[in-house]
Amino acid sequence: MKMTFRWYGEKDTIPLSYIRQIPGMSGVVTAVYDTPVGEVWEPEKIERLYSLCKENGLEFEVIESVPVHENIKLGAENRDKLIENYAKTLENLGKFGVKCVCYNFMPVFDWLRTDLHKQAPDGSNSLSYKHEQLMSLDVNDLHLPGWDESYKPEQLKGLLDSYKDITHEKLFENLVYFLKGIMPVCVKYGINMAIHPDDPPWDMFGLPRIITCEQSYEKLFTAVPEINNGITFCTGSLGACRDNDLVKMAEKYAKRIHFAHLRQIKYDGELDFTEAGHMTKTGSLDIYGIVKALVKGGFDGYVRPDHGRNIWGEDGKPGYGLYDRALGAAYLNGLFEAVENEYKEAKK
Ligand code: DNO
Repeated sequence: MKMTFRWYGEKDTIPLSYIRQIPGMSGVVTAVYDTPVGEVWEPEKIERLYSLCKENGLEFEVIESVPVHENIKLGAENRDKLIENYAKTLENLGKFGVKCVCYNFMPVFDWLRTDLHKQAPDGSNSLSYKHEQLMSLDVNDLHLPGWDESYKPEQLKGLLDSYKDITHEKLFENLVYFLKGIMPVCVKYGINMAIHPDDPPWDMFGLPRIITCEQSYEKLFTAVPEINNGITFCTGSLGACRDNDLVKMAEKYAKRIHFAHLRQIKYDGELDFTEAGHMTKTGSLDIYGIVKALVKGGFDGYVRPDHGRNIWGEDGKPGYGLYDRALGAAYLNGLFEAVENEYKEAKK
């Protein structure tokens, strides 16, 4: 296991010199943020990130994300060119030692929440999701918290329309087509692709979502069996669906889990949840049980503490402040040390 920390590049308010001081931190998870989706990431930009990490004693082995262009998800005419560009980006990353690339295949929207600063009685605040509230919004005039409003309303409408014939099956076929297109370069450079589950893991605004549960993973690995086709096991995303047995899934897919986003949520209703501190007892997910299952299953990937709360007066990027994620890393490091030692002892 390698513990990592997400870093939003040079514009991040948290400097690398702070990240390196978090105990047990091996490296950062970052990305080139100023290249439009679909274009090739230039080696110079990658090299800049690589050097900054190196200067700070941190590894640069995980990218989150190389975003997938909507036309690849749609299976549009120019998808081959876009896939070729994606593969070229992977090649450029591979040359700088990148070993794991997180991405998602959610149409139009990435993660969705209704509140980025839900107040807790202890004075902290965190992200939360209320299903009814989200569903009551007018999709053609959306202003979601955290949602980048780079789409103009007409553009968004056009994009939503272009998905109207895209069924779950079609979207899955387009994912497989994309993966088959990039697998050769992944194998050549030893890059593990790690698909992020849909967050939350159900259809949104009539758009299909296909990476939601155990069945999705069965289909995915059957269609593209290379080990380089793996997953980002995001406990907060998958855990929002009450039917997902995360402990079982963590053990079953441990070797396909190239990247684990470990975070806690607390159920507020059938579909509603609030993000909580990382510890098992502060929320609804068995974080200890998940770590144990990962170790038992032979997990050997990257971990990062996921979304933290704003605590100690910090007003961080929602989910991505310093303090609570650092506490999360310390807690997770403790769990892994204890559980890994337990297994080593048992094997003796
Ligand atoms: C949110 C993140 C996601 C994730 C992408 C991966 O905090 O977990 O935005 O980075 O879905 O492509």
